[in-house]
Amino acid sequence: VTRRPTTPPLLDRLLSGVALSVEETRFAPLLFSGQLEQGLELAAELDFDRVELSVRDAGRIDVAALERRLAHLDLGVSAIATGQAYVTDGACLAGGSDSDRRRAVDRLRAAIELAAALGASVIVGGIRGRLTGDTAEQARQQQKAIDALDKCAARASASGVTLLLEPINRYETNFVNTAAEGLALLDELGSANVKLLLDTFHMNIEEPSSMEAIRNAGERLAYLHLVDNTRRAPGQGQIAFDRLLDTLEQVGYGGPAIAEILPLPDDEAAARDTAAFWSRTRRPHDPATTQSEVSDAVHAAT
Ligand code: LER
Ligand code: MN
Repeated sequence: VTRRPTTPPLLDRLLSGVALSVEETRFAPLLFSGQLEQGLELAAELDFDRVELSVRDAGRIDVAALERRLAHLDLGVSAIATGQAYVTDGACLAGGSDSDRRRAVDRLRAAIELAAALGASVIVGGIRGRLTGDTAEQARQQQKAIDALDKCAARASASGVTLLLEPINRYETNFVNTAAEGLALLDELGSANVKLLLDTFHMNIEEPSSMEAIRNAGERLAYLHLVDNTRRAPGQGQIAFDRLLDTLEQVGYGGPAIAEILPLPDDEAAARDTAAFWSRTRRPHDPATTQSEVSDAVHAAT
């Protein structure tokens, strides 16, 4: 009889964390927006492996001070998120003026530099913007965005940084909504350091099956946003995270799994809900043992 390990290997490989905003922002699903110090301290207290930092302009960040704080708290940064450049300042790869696109590229370059210093990746999500005009115009905008992304990918590659393309639901963009569209864009870019980020909130809206999206992404999946359908912490809605974890195990995913969630009922409670999700998930013999572990145990016994 082989003894099953008490903790499945996948759960050891997943890096738990929460997404924080360095500045106060209108972009809602971030914790401790503008209260970075409190966010970092609580993330360390709750024993998260990583924090994701959403920045408006990475060029304005005191990198040395941030590095000292992170080292002191023994926290790593999984990624620099860039959507605020669009939400706050209108910098975007598509749908704006040429100068908006140049500003987006500048912001992405600053984010790449910051990410290189912190050993993090850079998220290309909301900063893509939205395609506008008729079909021909949208195709032109898309090509310009791809050319800009190509340059960013080369810059990132030279700095040893991964770019993470994140499909986002239709109510926020029309430029890459699904995992399949994300993978097609990855093919077009053809850079080994551009990978896919899948967000369980967006997948819940756009994918016929989140499980299939994960399987199709396979090795190109490099990052996860773990969010319930309510845009609250995993477990605060109706997404079947146990099935998602099973699928992640099947594709051999071991990487960041970051809660990008609304500060509801408040920042601290949302972070604690996330920590509670991880302790339930990582403790197989807890009364709150996940369904997947129950089914694994049944398989092992038969
Ligand atoms: C936007 O809805 C989102 O999920 C962000 O992670 C994109 O940058
Ligand atoms: Mn996301």
